[in-house]
Amino acid sequence: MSSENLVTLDVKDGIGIITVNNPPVNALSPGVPEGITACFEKAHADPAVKAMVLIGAGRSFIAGADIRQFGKGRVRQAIGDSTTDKLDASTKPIVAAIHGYALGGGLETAMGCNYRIAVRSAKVGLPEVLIGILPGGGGTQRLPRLAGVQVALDMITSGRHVPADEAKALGILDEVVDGDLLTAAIAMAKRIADIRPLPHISSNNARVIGIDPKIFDAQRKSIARRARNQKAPYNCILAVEASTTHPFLQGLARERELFVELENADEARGLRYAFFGEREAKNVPGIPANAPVQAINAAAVIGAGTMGGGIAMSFADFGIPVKILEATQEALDRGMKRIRDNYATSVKRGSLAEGEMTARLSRITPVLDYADIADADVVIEAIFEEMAPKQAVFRQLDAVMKPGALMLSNTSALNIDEIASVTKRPEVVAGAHFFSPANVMKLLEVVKGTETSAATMNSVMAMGRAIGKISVGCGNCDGFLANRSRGPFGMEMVILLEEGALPEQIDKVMVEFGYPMGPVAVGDLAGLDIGWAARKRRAAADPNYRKQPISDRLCELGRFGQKTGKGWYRYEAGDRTPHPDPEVTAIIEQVSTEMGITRRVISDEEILRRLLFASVNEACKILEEGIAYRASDVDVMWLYGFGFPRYRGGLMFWADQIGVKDVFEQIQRWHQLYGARWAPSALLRRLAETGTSFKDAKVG
Ligand code: T1G
Repeated sequence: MSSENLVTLDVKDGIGIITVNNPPVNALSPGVPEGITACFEKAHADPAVKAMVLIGAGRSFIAGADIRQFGKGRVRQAIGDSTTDKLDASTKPIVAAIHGYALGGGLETAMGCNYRIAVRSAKVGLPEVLIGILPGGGGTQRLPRLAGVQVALDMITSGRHVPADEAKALGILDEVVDGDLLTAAIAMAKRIADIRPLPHISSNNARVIGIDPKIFDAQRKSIARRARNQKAPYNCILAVEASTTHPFLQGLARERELFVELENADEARGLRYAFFGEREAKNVPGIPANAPVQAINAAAVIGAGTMGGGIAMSFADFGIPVKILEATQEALDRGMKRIRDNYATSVKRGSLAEGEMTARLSRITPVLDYADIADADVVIEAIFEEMAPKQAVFRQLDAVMKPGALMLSNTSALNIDEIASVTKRPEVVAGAHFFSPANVMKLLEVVKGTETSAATMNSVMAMGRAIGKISVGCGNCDGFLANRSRGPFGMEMVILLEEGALPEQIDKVMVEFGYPMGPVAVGDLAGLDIGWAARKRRAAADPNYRKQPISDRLCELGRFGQKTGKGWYRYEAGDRTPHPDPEVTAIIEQVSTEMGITRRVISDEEILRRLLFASVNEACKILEEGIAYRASDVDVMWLYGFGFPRYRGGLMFWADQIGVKDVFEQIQRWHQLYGARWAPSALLRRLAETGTSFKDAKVG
């Protein structure tokens, strides 16, 4: 689309209305800044124009620079001569009229205008840090001058979206309206048409004064945990700091320097990849984007345990009434109590208003009779992980649910086809695997059974998004995409312990890599008894199942982790801090001896690569079987399901940075050393031989 279509100018009654029309979010793609400049200059030169309004067509103002252009050697506008700078030098007043979002370059452009008006549902923000960069269009110099240095520091280092009412209170917006935005903006433009001098943020060219420089170190300390191993958040602080040490134009130059350091760094590339990866996950191969979607106006959950309660909360949190069914009143009461306690904890923490808690609780109805859930549009089975009881539930659902109701299982690994086989409507059966705690974790793994229809898959993917989840689709196999790809990581971890590593070394390696918590400590948090039960089931079913003697020994001693005060680590009463336990070290060494293993020192690098390459190899198998649709889906799962550090893009993106060939050759060496479990997947071999990245792998 040529720039004159992307941005148009209409002059009505002395007001020049500049409209940006670049769907879907009016990103500042090539041609858009040029179009705004051209329309502005035309209106500025037109004696009939007394004032201007800048507004977005469609669902939003301007959502920022076009992220797809980053890393492609794009031409940046000259410092002090950008579209925003031109607007900020206008001799005629300009009103930015905001609906939807004004983010990044969108808010920066709006700050180049003299006034900003928004509808109450609008949000503004400078989220650049979330994609590994910083506001590079003057935001780090204008926002401190508009709303103050501390507000600027908080908004720019968090990247959060600020609702209109709050933005007005912070001085970012001049007016918040409930009526028609354009009408209100034109009225404002007429009101201020003759105001002189015009308020120009950059006209206050002097540096921002009176700021205690200690606040910058304080900000650095306050972000340290969240920003570990990252550079962008710290460059954001340096850029805002420049607004207090440099006049405006020099501040812009400093902002540009700090921006350029980031744009092509691994961190920004990883975060951009993650941004688009989680959006690409929406697309399930073979399902047209406009396939029909079942409206979800009422939901039902079978099972009021931890998962069932969390799933019910997920619907209630997004305004959808939900019935929760249990076999006994006692189990139902226990489940409802857990839900009430969860909400009460959020209220106590201040993250949920009392009134909102009441509203959400009112949407959850406990029931005992299947007949009471027959009218639900979707029902999710969330009972314990055994096939027979799940099939019994689905037989009951098949008998009572209204025609067209989606019938889903929250199973994390069991065969969806086997579950569907007991119903007369397998086309509406799918997996909806929530991650614990279900009302907090954003990942929803949507599993397609052989008979699952395209409409069902599309509806369940859309349902996940409607309740604030990131839906990722996959095919049906033992463990599906998430847990199957994570399995070899867990197995390699216990083998490393048998060979010479200790829990505290493994956790240190993975925390330094960027995980919020080490994998061994995560086991103690989740409870070791869960894995123990699963291992016993698998060993009973598969005589070749590779036992985990250390883990079994801990469980036999009743060391289930935090809930028993000790597991892999020791815990002081009321304290979740993991302490290395000499008793565990002795158990580990004892098992090594019993297994005839001579323990050795294992390097941190070997630990990191054996854990992650084991899963990269398994992910390749899942991709070549067509169970995973694309490498970025594996990455989205690992980011949202397993805490993989987001600035590294994801498991497969990280492996791509090392290089497929190097990964393959290392796995080949371990295959020689350790045998069958390290046999390289066919896809990995093919990619290495053809020099193809995981990102570009054509699969399925
Ligand atoms: N650039 C390119 N494409 C974008 C985009 C952007 N900024 N924002 C969204 N899209 C695409 C997205 O990929 C999807 O595409 C479609 O639009 C709908 O998005 C100079 C340097 C605005 C809150 O970081 O946070 O300005 O999947 O599914 O859920 O200082 O999009 O349909 O093909 O997310 O309603 C700063 C990023 C950029 C905002 C809307 N701005 N976007 O959420 O829709 S850097 C951002 C968002 C910058 C300046 C700096 C969200 C949204 P497709 P969606 P949504």
